[in-house]
Amino acid sequence: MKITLVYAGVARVGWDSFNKFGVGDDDCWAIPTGLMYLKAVLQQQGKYDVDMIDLRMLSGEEELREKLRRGGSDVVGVSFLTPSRDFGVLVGRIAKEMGKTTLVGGVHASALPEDLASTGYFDAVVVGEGENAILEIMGLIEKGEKLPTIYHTDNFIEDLDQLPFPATAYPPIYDTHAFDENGRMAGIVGSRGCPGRCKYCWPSQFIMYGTKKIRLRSPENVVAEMMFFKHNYDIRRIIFYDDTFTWNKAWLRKFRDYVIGSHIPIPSLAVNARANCFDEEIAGLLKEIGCIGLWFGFESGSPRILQILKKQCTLEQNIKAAKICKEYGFDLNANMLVGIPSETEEDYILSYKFLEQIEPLNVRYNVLSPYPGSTFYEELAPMGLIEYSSFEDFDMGVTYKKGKGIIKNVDYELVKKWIKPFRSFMVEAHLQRRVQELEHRVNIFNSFVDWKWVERIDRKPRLKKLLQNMLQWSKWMVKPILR
Ligand code: B12
Ligand code: SF4
Repeated sequence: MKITLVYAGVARVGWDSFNKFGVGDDDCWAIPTGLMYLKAVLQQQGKYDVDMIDLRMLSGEEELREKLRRGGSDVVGVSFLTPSRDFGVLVGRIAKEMGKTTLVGGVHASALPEDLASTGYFDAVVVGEGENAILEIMGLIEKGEKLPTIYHTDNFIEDLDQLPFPATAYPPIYDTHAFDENGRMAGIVGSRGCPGRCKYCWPSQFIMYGTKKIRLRSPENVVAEMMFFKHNYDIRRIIFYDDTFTWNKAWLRKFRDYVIGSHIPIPSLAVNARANCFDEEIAGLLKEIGCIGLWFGFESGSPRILQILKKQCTLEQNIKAAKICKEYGFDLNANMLVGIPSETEEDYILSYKFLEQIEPLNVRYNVLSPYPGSTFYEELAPMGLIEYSSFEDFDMGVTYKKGKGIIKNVDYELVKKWIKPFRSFMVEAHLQRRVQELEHRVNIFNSFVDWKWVERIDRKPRLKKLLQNMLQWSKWMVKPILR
């Protein structure tokens, strides 16, 4: 039986956007790992012919029709997140018109299954983890049984180490293009579940994984996946997609012991952390395993807002975590959230002061979007306080650009007023990064050159030429701040 898996994540970035939108915009290059897990488990069965379509690589609807027609698959499985919902439905409609059996899954499908079921374009909307579910559904299709329109699964993978690596199922286009412009990075999911309860996200993790227990892979298995990436895709940096990589100290110790003990040269790492799951010991462990940067969801400098968001991190914890992070020489990256109901000028001032104090290397602002699957959505939607003309309006890239989100009782004029000073902070952070890069290059340069010696050779013509060459070289050093 032939199955086509379709990634429909083209909201905001558009068709034909794969790796084209600009460095740093991960929507354009990130691989849909969940879908790749499904492809890998299906292929592992040895009886399915599985291919993959990524809408970011197609010119539009016509090419999609053509691909689906030529592909000749029996089943089409679609995956997308909330902003791309309408594109996902388009895929379902076209596939249905061609007489295919259509499945849909992912976080949006799990949070709002009725919305997708009511379109009539999907034979089954899968709620929750997909690996066992898709195999069960394929079994039903093979037996010719009718599929339940909404398929709830409680059959979760107990031992994540048993899953094949998603990259074993990458279609060829992913290895030739996916990582280049971004310095060859790849994402790994080391665990499923999260200890946090943030109001703008929780309970999506619970809906997905049906359990509050967090499942972890073994350090050996994670390292093996890293080395698979390194050897097969020349990956130099791994981003951990885990929401809070630092929550389990015992696991981190084991991971460190394994990496150091086995002398395996893993790529460098970037991870997500929370201030209440971060201390000197964790920083030390991360340093030892080659972590370079950390992303913290600080979100706000206002204790009142932190409480509203249910961050479970105090302002003091955030400041302390930032300090430790810098002391250990990590790149400190801060995620901040604006446009929260009841947020006032006072709160923005506190956020600004907080950033001035911690001086992050990178700041990312998001205008709050109450995604389906989050407590904010569950609270605001029934009160009619979420207003959008298409699902694309949920995209945080869109809300940030407009300085306007989709919550009715938020003062977006105030948000717009503050976006400017916040942006200037981003520019400052950007310059700071460039200066750091420059300092680094100057240090390398200085370590090669004895300046007194240079002064002496400057008096002789042939040696002067050498000096000119060195100046040429210094241009290379200055290049990063001119970019
Ligand atoms: C990496 C990542 C991305 C990547 C890749 C996205 C992808 N589709 O994989 C990129 C950068 C593109 C991305 C973008 C966005 N992301 Co994101 N992302 C993540 C992150 C950190 C990891 C995803 C992952 O690999 N999970 C692990 C795998 C195993 O799980 P999975 O992807 O959910 O897949 C499983 C199931 O969902 C299911 N499944 C998935 N597809 C299908 C299809 C079928 C047919 C079936 C049967 C099953 C099935 O089976 C899979 C295996 O179990 C998650 C957080 C998280 N922990 O999940 C957020 C997360 C998914 N992202 C989120 C958000 C908000 C976004 C954005 C909307 C942000 C924005 N710009 O506003 C954008 C949307 C972009 C777009 N244009 O549509 C939210 C989702 C909210 C929502 N309601 O959709 C999450 C949950 C973060 C959060 N905690 O709020 N993201
Ligand atoms: S935002 Fe991150 S830390 Fe908070 S609940 Fe969601 S996944 Fe967990």
